[in-house]
Amino acid sequence: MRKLIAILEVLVLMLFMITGCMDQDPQDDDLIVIGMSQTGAESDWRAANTESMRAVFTEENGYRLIFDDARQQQENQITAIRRFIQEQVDYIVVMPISEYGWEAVLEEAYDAGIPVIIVDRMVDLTNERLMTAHLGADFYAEGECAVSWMEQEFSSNRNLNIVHIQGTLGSSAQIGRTEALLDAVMSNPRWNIINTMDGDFTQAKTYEVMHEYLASCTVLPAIDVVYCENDNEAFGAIRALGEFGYDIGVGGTEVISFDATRQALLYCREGKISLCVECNPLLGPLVESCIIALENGEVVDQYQYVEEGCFVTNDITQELLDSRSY
Ligand code: GYE
Repeated sequence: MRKLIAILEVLVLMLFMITGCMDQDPQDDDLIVIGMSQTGAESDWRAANTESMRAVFTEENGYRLIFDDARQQQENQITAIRRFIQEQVDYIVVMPISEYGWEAVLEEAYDAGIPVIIVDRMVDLTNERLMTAHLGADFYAEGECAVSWMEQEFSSNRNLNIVHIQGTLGSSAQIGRTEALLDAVMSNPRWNIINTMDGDFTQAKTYEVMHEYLASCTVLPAIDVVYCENDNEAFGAIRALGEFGYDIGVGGTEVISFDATRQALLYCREGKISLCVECNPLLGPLVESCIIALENGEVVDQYQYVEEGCFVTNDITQELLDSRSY
């Protein structure tokens, strides 16, 4: 009888082993598993950024990508990161919506031994070891590019009325671009920000707030510059300004925008946007090279910034437009 029980136990064990193996795709063993938490889908830049990640992290390239769209909610990002930790992914990649509120969840990832790569916007951490690397843009430098153009474009002895449309409040892209403008206003006494609005990086919200603002004015203000913190905000603002009869472009209301997506470059060629400050969304290959280096046991630079430029109407060649994939 004992013998029979022993044989049965062995059989049950073998069955478990076989079904356990069947559950797992044999190929999965070789794949690097990436848990990725994307901010949302608020802008053309974001769509291009997601596309760039999806193009790189494919099974053919050796990855299994678990992609989560947080729909512009930080709580969704935190929930996704906790799920990635439970699933014991190899790497966590986060495009954080805001700079703040990450310490606790990133500590959990750190304790689980999972490297965290922050992409695009930054996170504000007291313990920087919680983040393996940050790959993205220097948003203050982008803002500096815009304000130095303004300093050249407008003579210092004329008053400048500026409408400032901010991006998602608390995001690094908003913080850096806003700070550069505010610093420049401090050193240019004739620059006045006549209104600041939250456009949340979207076309629809910016159209709405701009329209509401202009509709509330008994006399329409003279606006020299609209400083939009991304392209989609510029598209929304231009539409609202047009409906109120503003003359857009040199000699009228000049629009500044960040990202330099193809659509914005087309607007720039037409003179509807005076300055496009570039922000590169195609970060997939950079994230991959960071992961490859980590896989090879190399130490990676904790801060990696991408090169970016600024464009005015005369810079918009057909070649530039054709080379823009987003
Ligand atoms: O400029 C904007 C997007 O964080 C750099 O977020 C990114 C910004 C980008 O929605 O279009």
